[in-house]
Amino acid sequence: MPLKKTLLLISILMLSACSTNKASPVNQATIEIVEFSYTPSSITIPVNQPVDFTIINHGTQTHNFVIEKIALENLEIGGDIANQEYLTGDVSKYDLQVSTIAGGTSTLHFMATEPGEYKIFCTVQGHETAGMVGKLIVVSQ
Ligand SMILES: [Cu+2]
Repeated sequence: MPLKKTLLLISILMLSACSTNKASPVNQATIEIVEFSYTPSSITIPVNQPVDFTIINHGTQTHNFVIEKIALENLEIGGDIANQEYLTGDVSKYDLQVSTIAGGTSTLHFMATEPGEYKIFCTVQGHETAGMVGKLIVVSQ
């Protein structure tokens, strides 16, 4: 390949890499769970706008989607929610949580009211250290 064409191709590749790096906020997302990860592991949402998440647990055990501290309103959870017995720790201290049974699908509806970066993790014993962590990024428009 001639040098000019090669350079052009390289710059196009670099531009597209840049644009995918900067995730634009979404109002809807589907998060897929297996042992022991969330896909995608990072979700960017807009502040002060309602969002809907669908959480699909492809795993063989119950998994949780938890954010310890986040300012939010209008929280609604639904779908295949596991019994509280599957949650560990002090359940009341988490602002956002849904526990999805193996093979089940749960839904989360809420509106985050403060921009920031929040850690998502699974509170089932040992799962966070096994790698079940993610990131929710709330951005102002
Ligand atoms: Cu888990």
